[in-house]
Amino acid sequence: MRTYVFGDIQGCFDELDRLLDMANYDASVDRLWFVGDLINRGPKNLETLNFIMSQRQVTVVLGNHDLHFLALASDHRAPHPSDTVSDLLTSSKRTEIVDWLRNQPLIHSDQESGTVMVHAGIPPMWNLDICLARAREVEAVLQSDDYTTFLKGMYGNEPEEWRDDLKGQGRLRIITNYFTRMRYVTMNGKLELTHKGSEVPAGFSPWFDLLQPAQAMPCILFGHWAALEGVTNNKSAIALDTGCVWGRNLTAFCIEDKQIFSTPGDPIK
Ligand SMILES: [Mn+2]
Repeated sequence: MRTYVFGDIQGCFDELDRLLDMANYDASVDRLWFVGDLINRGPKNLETLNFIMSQRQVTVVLGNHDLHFLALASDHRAPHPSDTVSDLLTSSKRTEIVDWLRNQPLIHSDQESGTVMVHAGIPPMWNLDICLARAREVEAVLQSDDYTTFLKGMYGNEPEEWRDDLKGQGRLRIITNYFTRMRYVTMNGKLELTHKGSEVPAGFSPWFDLLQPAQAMPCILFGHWAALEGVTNNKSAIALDTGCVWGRNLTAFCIEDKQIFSTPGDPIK
């Protein structure tokens, strides 16, 4: 049994299929993990989800694009010109897909392999137990009958900084932003959500540079930040988004033997 952890697919089903072949994926024994952003911007969202949802041993954490699709499907948000999820929105499986996605977690912790998977990252002021509890707050709302209210209020960069007494939509929004959108942050958990590149905004650091021994975090597998090109210079933070949908590479990491698989993305669609 092997566990293959995939970077952001974003509807690039052909590259996913190719990488599974390269890794000699055996659906009867191997496990597939995905760091989120399964869909959007790329061409084959329905094929991607049909495949992932049909696998026997699959683990997914939600990314910002997955949540954005849920907001589009709830009719609380108008599509962005670069959104490509009309294949999902017009699918006869739309309701099934929505219900499957909103039952996925924001964080996956696996004690046996000593790993944790999250789409964007882990903020420096929370240990694993606190992260799981905070993620659970958002997951519980997503899984509730009132989930569209959360999706409607999900967008925005405020509050910028965590406080324990945050309540309601602001609390859920910043938790969601830490786990699905964060790149640069401060030790106090103040977010800077406008910078995407490798130029560090003054006063902020990449979240993985602020990991503290006191957090006692296992190895973190994450995506979301294609500009890193897989490089964190931190063996406890493995960056798996290598920009497939932008014509760069799709990457998968095998937990058991630490092997990395990579295939070039097809030319930009
Ligand atoms: Mn993302």
